[in-house]
Amino acid sequence: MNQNQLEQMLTEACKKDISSCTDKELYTGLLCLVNKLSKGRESVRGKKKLYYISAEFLIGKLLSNNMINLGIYSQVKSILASRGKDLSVLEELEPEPSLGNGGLGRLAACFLDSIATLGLNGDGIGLNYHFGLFRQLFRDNLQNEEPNPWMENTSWLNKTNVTYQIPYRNFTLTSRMYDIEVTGYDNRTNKLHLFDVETVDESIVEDGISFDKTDIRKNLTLFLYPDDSDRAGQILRIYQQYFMVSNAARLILSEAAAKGSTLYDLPDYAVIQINDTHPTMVIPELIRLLTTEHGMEMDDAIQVVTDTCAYTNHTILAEALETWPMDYFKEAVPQLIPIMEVLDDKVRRKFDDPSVYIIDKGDRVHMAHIDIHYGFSVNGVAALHTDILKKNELNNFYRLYPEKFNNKTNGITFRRWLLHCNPQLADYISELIGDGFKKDAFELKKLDDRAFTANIKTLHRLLAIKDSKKQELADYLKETQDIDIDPKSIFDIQVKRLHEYKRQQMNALYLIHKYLEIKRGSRPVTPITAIFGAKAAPAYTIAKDIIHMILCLRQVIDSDPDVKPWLNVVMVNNYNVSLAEKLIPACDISEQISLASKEASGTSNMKFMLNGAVTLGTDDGANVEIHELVGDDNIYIFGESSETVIRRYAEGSYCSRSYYEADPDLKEAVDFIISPAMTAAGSVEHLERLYNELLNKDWFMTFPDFKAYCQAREQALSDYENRTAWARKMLINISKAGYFSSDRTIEEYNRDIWKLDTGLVP
Ligand code: Z57
Repeated sequence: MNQNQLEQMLTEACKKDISSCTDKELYTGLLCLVNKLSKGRESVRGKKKLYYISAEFLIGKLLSNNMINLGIYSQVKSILASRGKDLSVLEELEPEPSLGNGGLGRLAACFLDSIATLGLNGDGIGLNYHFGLFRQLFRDNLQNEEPNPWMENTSWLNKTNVTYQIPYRNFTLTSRMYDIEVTGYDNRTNKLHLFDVETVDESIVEDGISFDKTDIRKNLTLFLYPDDSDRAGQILRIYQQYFMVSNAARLILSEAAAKGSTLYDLPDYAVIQINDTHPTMVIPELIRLLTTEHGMEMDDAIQVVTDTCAYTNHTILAEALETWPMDYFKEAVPQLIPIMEVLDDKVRRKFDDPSVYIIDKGDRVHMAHIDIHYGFSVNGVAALHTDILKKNELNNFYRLYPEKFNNKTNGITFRRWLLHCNPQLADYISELIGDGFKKDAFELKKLDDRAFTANIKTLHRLLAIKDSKKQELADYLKETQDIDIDPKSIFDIQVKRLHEYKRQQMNALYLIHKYLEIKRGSRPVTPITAIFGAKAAPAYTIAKDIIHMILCLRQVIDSDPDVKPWLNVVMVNNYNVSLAEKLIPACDISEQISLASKEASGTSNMKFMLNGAVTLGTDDGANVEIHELVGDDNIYIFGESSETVIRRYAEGSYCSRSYYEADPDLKEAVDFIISPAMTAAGSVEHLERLYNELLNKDWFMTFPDFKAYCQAREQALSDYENRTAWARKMLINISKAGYFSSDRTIEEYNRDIWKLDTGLVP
């Protein structure tokens, strides 16, 4: 399409001349145009189809990414510029659909992009939450939550005429399917199907975020659960999950039947990827529909469903593995109970090991057990994670079904996390190695060549690009959050959900230590800016206390003229995908400091690396694979190994206080949490609770790693001073990032699990 045609189409979509449009009108016009162009690329190619079912799709803003994938981004940008309009201003008008909590939801979104980009026949299925993850506000150095509506009159949602009757114990809900177009980079358009109920009533949300939890008709799809790796334990969640999977099951069966399936051959027409255990009820629901509505024998139905479903595990944290009391099912979806009893009974007849039963002796249903017995594939999300599943967490299952277990190391879409968020870097890479890497990320390897790694000019161009992204971030934070950061300082960033296992508290302990050192006169060569971004689940007390500690520390340092010029601690407000796109390209040091064995993979580690940040981290999750790829010289790895950690948990002998007594630096930093300076900035109650938690429990073992962490961080800071050597580390990191393209991940899912026709087959 040429520029004139595009301009004509945009004018039509806006229904008036571009120059006379308001920014909002232009945004809406562009949205409609992009939607129309995307629909033109919808494809029904392929007999077999993937259904990626997930309770979360953290898709982020779509306008610019869709334009990049449609290949019209630069044309549109220049059309707008010629009329005195700025695309980045329009981008700010788009609300972010925050239909996910963190990594798991963002992964699902990256996967949809890659599935379409690879030309695979695959759609996402989820729920249309009216309010995304809460908006975070800080008041009195504490986190407050506000509702986060995102749907506007013109949005990416396309209403369809697909509706189903979804039965619950004592009422039936009418569902409706809404579709979001998912356009691949220079390839086909698939769909994200989001189901909703028409009776949802946003007005029942009073004073912020409380609402009548019992009126399911009105509240079913109001909220995304604001938990990440923490189960809510509420029956509304069962209603939501069942709604999602019952709709999914009906859609899948009807699409297969329409293509000629007898349903006995369902696995030739459909493969279902179950993203964590939230969609697990799709297994009994499909079996129920096949037996009660399609006349299939129970054993046949079980076989067909088992051959269709594959499960991805995303965590080994015990508190995140869903188990539901049978009573909840009785109350909400009693129709599933006879099915689940049959499934459990078969397991009991076959194996005499209670640890693999579906229904335990306390009458709780173990959702992951359903997936493993009645699915054909179980995968972890990074090599270390899968190993731990096999050797520890799921060892009893691995011994029963070794052939089902496989690893699929996570990945990220390079369209969003490089081309869109860092066009300056993408352009420079193209200048060096051509733009083949945009289609085949492994081509980034070409950067690991002495022509570049030993070239001072190249290395300093890289530094200049980093500087410009740091300046952009500084300007943005000043304008939007009134936060001052010095673009000439070192940007050290930890952004992710607030969770004790991710150990933001250990980062904060280092910063206290550094603050006290600077106060004693030992100043860093280059000033340091330590940036946090994190939401805490509203009911997660200690997580909120950690946020409080960080915000108080920020205030203490900010009002200390001796230290302020050298150390700046900031916590950005309302961390989300859009902010990530601005923070990540500006980062020098990427904090990936989870307790070894606890972070299944991590995906921001990959985004940072791709944008030329150097990782400071533990040998955990995908950090292990980053470490292997870049080598010891281009990453800072510290801390105890996952084996040591796992052994220490098994022994149950960990005592944080003995580390505190033995290390004066650590003791000083921990004591500072309840010092007069800190309690003057905040609440004694919160600070003392955190202090006691660390001293008496420290469940995620920050104390044993504290010293090694401080040393590694100091090493990184001192290495930063040799700018050329540092730039070389940046370049090596970028050059090895190709492995972490979600295109690679999806190719592996397809090769080993889904086995879909590739896009080339007519
Ligand atoms: C979530 O975001 C993840 C795991 C969960 O069990 C839930 Br619930 C939510 C994350 C892991 O913590 C990350 O390590 C991983 O990278 C991500 O899922 C994607 O696999």
